[in-house]
Amino acid sequence: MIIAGFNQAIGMAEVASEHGDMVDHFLEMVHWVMGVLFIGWSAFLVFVLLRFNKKANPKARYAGMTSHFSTHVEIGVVIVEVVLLLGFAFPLWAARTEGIPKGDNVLKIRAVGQQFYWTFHYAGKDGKMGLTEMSGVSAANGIGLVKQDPNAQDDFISLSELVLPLGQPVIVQVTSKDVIHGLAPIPLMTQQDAIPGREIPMWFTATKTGEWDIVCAQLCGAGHANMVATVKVMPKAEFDEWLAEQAPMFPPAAK
Ligand SMILES: [Cu+2]
Repeated sequence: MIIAGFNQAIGMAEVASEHGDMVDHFLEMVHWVMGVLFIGWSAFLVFVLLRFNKKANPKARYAGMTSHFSTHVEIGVVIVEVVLLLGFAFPLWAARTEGIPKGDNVLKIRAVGQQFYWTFHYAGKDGKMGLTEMSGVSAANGIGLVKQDPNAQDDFISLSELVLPLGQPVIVQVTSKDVIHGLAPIPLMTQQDAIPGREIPMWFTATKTGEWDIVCAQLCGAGHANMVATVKVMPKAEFDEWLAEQAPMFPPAAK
C-alpha cells in the first residue's frame, strides 16, 4: 500500500490487470538496484579522487595493480550474471510468453491498426472470428471481413473503443493495415507492436472497471500523436449487454 502510494506520487500509471502488479514490482526492483549501484559508484569515485590525488601521490607509479583481485571479481560477476540469465530471466520470460490463456472462457478480439486509428474486431455471439482478407478491404468493410464465411455473419467492429469484460481472460490479436503501430493500453500493463501481415497475440485479464486511453506506441506518421483510442472495462453482465446491442457487419436482411 505504501509502495502503491509512492508509485502514484511519482506519476506511475494505474494498474488494471492481473499481471500488472508484477510489472510494477519488476520496475521498482530495477530502480532500487540501480539506486544502490549509483550510490556505490559515486562513493567509489569520491574515494578514488581523494586516494589518488596529486598531493598524496607526487610521483606517478606506472606498474599499476599487481594483485589478481580485480580479475577474480570480474569472473565472479560473469558467473552471477550467467546464473541470473539462465536460471531466472530465461525461464521467467518463457513462462510469460508461453502462458497464453486457453479454453472456452477466453475472449478473442482482433485489433487492426491503421493511420491513425484502431478498429477492434469482435467475434460476435458465436464466439468464432470470421475470416478476413486484405483484398476485401473497402470503405464499408474496413477489416476485409469475408462475407461468405459462416463465422463472419455475426462479427462486428468497434471503432477506437476496446470494450472488455472484468475478470475474463482476453487475447487480442494485433495487426496493422499499413505501417507499424503499437497497441498500448497503459493500465493493462501490456503492449504489442502491430505489424502488417502478422497477427500477434497479447493477453491479460482486467481487474478494474474504468475507462482509459490507448496510445500508439510506435511513431507511425504525422497523425501518430492523435492515434488515441479508449479501453473500457465493465462488469461481465454489462459487457454481455453491450455485446448484444452491437450491429453485425453483415446484417441478416442485407444477405
Ligand atoms: Cu500508430
